[in-house]
Amino acid sequence: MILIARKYVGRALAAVSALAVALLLPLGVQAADYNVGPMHIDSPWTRATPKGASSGAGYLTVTNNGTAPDRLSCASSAAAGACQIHSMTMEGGVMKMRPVEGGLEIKPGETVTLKPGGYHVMFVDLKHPLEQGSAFEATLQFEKAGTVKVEFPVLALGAAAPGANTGGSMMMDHGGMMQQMDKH
Ligand SMILES: [Cu+2]
Repeated sequence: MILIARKYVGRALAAVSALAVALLLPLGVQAADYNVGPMHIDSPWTRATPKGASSGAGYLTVTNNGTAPDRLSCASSAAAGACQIHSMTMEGGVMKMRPVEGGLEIKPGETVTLKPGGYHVMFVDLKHPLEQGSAFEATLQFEKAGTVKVEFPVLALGAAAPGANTGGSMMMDHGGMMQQMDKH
């Protein structure tokens, strides 16, 4: 009996370790960071989109380690017909988002985090739904530092940040905003 139990425990442990490895692998992808000139980009990520959604939002952190301001734009994405940098503001009790003209300025020494409810990369005209566990490439462009290809791992629908599984209400908010955007 004891032998059988040990065997079982051994198998269970092996299964748990395999699961742990499977769970840790995507986290490794999320921790990716990129450099182009003095600009540092940390942990791009995006969220799975519901069926039929025409757009999705991506997030990342960008730091300007240089001595001059630079401007971030999104040049292209493998997953979408176009990509843009959007701002999000509260106007008359309604959240509105619009493209940041000329790119998002990052001042010297400044770190700007694109996150749910704020600035984000908007992937417009999605070629396919963004599927959790997958990843796609996008080319970001700085006015001065040039272009850099980054990978956006796709987290769960409604994920608040890499590693977090909450933020469902934020997802609903963004769904409403996507609908607004589709109307223009
Ligand atoms: Cu947007």
